[in-house]
Amino acid sequence: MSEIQTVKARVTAVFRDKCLLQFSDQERTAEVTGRFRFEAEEWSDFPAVGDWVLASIDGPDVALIHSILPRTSVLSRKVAGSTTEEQILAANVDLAFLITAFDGDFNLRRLERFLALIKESGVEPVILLNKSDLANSADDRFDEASRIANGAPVYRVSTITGEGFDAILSHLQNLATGTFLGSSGVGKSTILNRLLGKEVQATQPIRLSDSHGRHTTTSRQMFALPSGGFVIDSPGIREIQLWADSSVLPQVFTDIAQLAERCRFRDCRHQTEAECAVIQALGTGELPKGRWEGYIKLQKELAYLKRKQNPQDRANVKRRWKKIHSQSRDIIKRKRG
Ligand SMILES: Nc1nc2c(ncn2[C@@H]2O[C@H](COP(=O)(O)OP(=O)(O)OP(=O)(O)O)[C@@H](O)[C@H]2O)c(=O)[nH]1
Ligand SMILES: [Mg+2]
Ligand SMILES: [Zn+2]
Repeated sequence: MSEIQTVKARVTAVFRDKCLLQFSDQERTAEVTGRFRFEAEEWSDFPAVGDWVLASIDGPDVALIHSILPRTSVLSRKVAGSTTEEQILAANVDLAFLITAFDGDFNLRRLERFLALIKESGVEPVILLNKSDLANSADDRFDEASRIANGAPVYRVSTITGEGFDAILSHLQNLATGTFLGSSGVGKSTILNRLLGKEVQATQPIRLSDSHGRHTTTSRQMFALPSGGFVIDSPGIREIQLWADSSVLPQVFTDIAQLAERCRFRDCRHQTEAECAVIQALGTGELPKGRWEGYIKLQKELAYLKRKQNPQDRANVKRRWKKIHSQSRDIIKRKRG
């Protein structure tokens, strides 16, 4: 029997049981082989947007995906609902644009949650505050976001005035792949359209009553920018459940991690323990109460997730985090010479 010829291709969209594949010279609909399906154990074993795969082009129509090449990064969440399973939002992305807006959407707690999701994946976060044309001079949301960003870049963006677009593009050089994350109605697809220079994705005004918006974009899809680089547009996600290990929290709450060094107990949870430096900082106002509450909420949620996860998943999450952590340590070492 002759060997099946496969070529490398990238998954640009995933539908119910089909994918869209970008080959070097063409785009094709594809599905996984029967063997692939048989050997897959979990959702996360199936192709996700951004995956590099080996595929064969058999007939004139559908291509067949034989395997997924090792992922350099995975952005995951827990699937919605009560099942404890990982859902991959995007694979092989270099950065995640966390998008919020100068209107009803802005919420620091939600930003922290998304930052945890991004940090867990080892991907670089970039925060975009869209609709800057709606902000007035007294608006301090930019400063508030910068304060919790831990050094991640924060930009004011407007699809109307074009503010911030040079900054966005500067992060997408050298064929980098970025993904958009954020609530419905913050303007993700409008930003993408402006980057593409044409109306590819449908956009929709938000309801004035609650500014929540309907979900205009309903599936994830990757687009190639004329300037090089790739962007994945996503449906709005407002309530996102984490698929992470609690060891990611000190990376998001660096202020709390720093305070914790002065807690009496090494394993202090900063709730009711005696001589807790975090609780003390709450008392003096050094640490805002909302931030502490956000931290405790995520801490409890991740502890709950850990109890519900099966041991293999738990080990995988932990391993991934360790790997990413040692990678970033290597980078730091290299930077320090
Ligand atoms: N004033 C103002 N409005 C904007 C800006 N960017 C987007 N909008 C408007 O915000 C609304 C929502 O934009 P979309 O791009 O559809 O939002 P989305 O984030 O893609 O929403 P989903 O696809 O539902 O997740 C549209 O009416 C846009 O015209 C901006 O910079 N300023
Ligand atoms: Mg959209
Ligand atoms: Zn403490």
